[in-house]
Amino acid sequence: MPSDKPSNKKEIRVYTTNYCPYCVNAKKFLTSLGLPFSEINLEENPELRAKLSSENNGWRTVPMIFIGDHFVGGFTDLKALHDSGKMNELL
Ligand SMILES: N[C@@H](CCC(=O)N[C@@H](CS)C(=O)NCC(=O)O)C(=O)O
Repeated sequence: MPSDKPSNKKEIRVYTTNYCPYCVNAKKFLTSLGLPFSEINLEENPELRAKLSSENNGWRTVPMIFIGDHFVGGFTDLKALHDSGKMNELL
């Protein structure tokens, strides 16, 4: 059955830390869209956080959200991408 519900063929990854309201917002937002995602907690992995940051123009905050290999940014960037109507192209 065809469905208008968004679905992702590419993996969505949300890199988070503990006590991160924007991370909570990002996860709630994806869940509200019915989009499954993987969460990777960077709390115990500062090396990975530094690597992701240096690979993405020194991005400093969490969450860091990827759709496949595409770096979206944080929660506000994810929301803006969705509101622009261009998110489905990346999924
Ligand atoms: N505009 C960003 C703001 C993200 C943000 O400020 N995140 C906080 C945690 S919720 C942060 O990373 N603060 C610096 C830090 O934890 O090192 C977004 O929407 O993701």
